[in-house]
Amino acid sequence: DSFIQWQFRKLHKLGFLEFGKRPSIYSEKDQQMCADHERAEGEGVLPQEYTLIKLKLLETKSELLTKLTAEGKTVILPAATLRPETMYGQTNCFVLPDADYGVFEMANKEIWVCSEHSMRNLSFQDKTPQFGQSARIGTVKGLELIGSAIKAPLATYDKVYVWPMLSISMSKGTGIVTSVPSDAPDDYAVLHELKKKKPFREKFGLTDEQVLPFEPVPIIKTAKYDTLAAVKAFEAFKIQSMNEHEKLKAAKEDVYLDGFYSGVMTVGEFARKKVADAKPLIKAKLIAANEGDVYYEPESKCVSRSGDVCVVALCDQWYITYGTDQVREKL
Ligand code: A2H
Repeated sequence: DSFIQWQFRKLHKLGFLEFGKRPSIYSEKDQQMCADHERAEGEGVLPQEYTLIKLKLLETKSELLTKLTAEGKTVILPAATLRPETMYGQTNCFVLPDADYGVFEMANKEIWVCSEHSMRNLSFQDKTPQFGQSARIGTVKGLELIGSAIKAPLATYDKVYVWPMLSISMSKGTGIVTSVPSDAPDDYAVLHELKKKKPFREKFGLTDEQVLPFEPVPIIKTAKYDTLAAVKAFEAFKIQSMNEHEKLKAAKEDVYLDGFYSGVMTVGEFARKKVADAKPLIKAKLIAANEGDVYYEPESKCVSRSGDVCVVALCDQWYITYGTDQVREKL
């Protein structure tokens, strides 16, 4: 204990420590951060950061959401993404037809439509009116959301629609997935299938106008694929349908690594910049315009010894502002 105290005093004196809110694995039941040794499951699990893309609802079949919009409320479908720099290429967003989505009022008075799982995490991240509590107004089925018109930030299409995706997990992200078929093989697979099969569109009540005009948009260029990497990988990996999960996984990995590490933006304010450099800039731009936000959840399941499924909470704490190497250098 004395050694740790000495070390912290020394670091503090040198200006390496700061106090503030940091995302941390947290147990609601224990009302405190849940460190590695206090976990029954999930040793080494860290907070995973996502960018939330605020898809604004324009028109919908849902009576509840139509009423809220008519009252002047801003209704948002927040989509969790790891690739904010690809938002220029959005052509639609996806929901899981069978799932229940909660309708919640947020601290900033917006109405958000998303999974219970994500709202539990968001409530510990200062997004709801009260810490640890969500303000639920109602529930909508994914099926009811399909066919809604939305405004997707940065997209070249002015208005896009909500489509079904059957592989969405409701225990990851918000359950709302924004779609960039040029660079995400999973997204392209559904677009391909919906365009090809009229009965698939009809099953979910989608009209031709809500699907057929939308084409993948070239946004990123690499040496390997040129542009529209996901479309080309779909062919290169000989994928026939959206149900070929193994092949899609391989294609996704290849496209992701190639695009992220050797891609160059071909559109928007950051055209000609490398993807890896453009990513933080585009993320910051979305957040500054209130078209994006930050969301955290445990990167995989994490359970405290008290048996509570952990969340990520913003917790006040002292933290080291420099990397170990920088500290060593300054010492
Ligand atoms: B990504 P990870 Cl262009 N269920 O966004 C299924 N997939 C989900 C999801 C859910 N509940 N929530 C988010 N996702 C998708 C863009 C994108 C994404 C591109 C390329 C690759 C890519 C446009 N779709 O992801 O399991 C979202 O799709 C591949 C890494 O947390 C999100 O980022 O690693 C990604 O999966 C998060 O996946």
